Amino acid sequence: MNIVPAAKIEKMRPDFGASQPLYVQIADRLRDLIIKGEVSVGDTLPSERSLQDLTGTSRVTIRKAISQLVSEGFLLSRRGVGTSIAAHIEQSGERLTGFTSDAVDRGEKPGTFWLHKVAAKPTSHEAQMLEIASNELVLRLGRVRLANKEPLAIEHAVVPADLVDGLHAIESSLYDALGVAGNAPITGTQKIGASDATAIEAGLLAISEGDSVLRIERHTYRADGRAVEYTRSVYRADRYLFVSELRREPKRTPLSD
Ligand code: 16G
Repeated sequence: MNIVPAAKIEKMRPDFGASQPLYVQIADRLRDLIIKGEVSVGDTLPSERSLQDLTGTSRVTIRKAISQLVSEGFLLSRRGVGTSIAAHIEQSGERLTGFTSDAVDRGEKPGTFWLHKVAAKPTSHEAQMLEIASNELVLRLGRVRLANKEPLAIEHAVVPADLVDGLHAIESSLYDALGVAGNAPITGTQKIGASDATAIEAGLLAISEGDSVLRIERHTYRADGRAVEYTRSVYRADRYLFVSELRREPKRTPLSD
């Protein structure tokens, strides 16, 4: 992660003759730089001391400006790490896409840190979720998913082994491997709930234990209805925003039934 350059911070220097409080002016200027994309998401602000020197203001002013933007969601403050520029990734709540293609569409470089990649007999729960017999093999894929080297999610996917051409076929994208074998998922359901990161999850996602995460369970199906995937994921709540489109259903009248 880079540090926001001094030249950008100097642009936040307030007008000392103006009637507006200094912290409001600094917060307004920094918000403007973030909105215009003049400072990059993930970059960290320099130390409080440098912020004071570069803007010619006091520690109290800097702290008030930062806490204003943290409360608005423009900045993320983490003990030991500092304050960085925050941004949420807006993820469609309806489109069935995979992590790799989403990252590429955002212009980011997807990455994977493998936790496990094995072929095994399913547990009875997995067999039930995938609607397969208990003696059929499944592939278990545990991955930390990264974009531009930043860890964003932990995923545990289980797929029936006969739907891909072997474990080696899954290199970066599960959905690509399923597609190549003619088994791309076409429909699915997804449940999203809020939760706190455990110590292990926090370590893998480079966040603090107890930070908010989204727990997502996804089931996907082939066009003929065969279950393709059962995946449980932990997504960083400070980075993701799930957006759903709403449409008002026409009111049903007894006659329209
Ligand atoms: C997404 C899916 C996950 C799927 C993966 C495939 C969510 C919450 N989860 O991360 O279920 O297995 O994409 O991505 O969106 P891949 O093709 O890059 O392996």
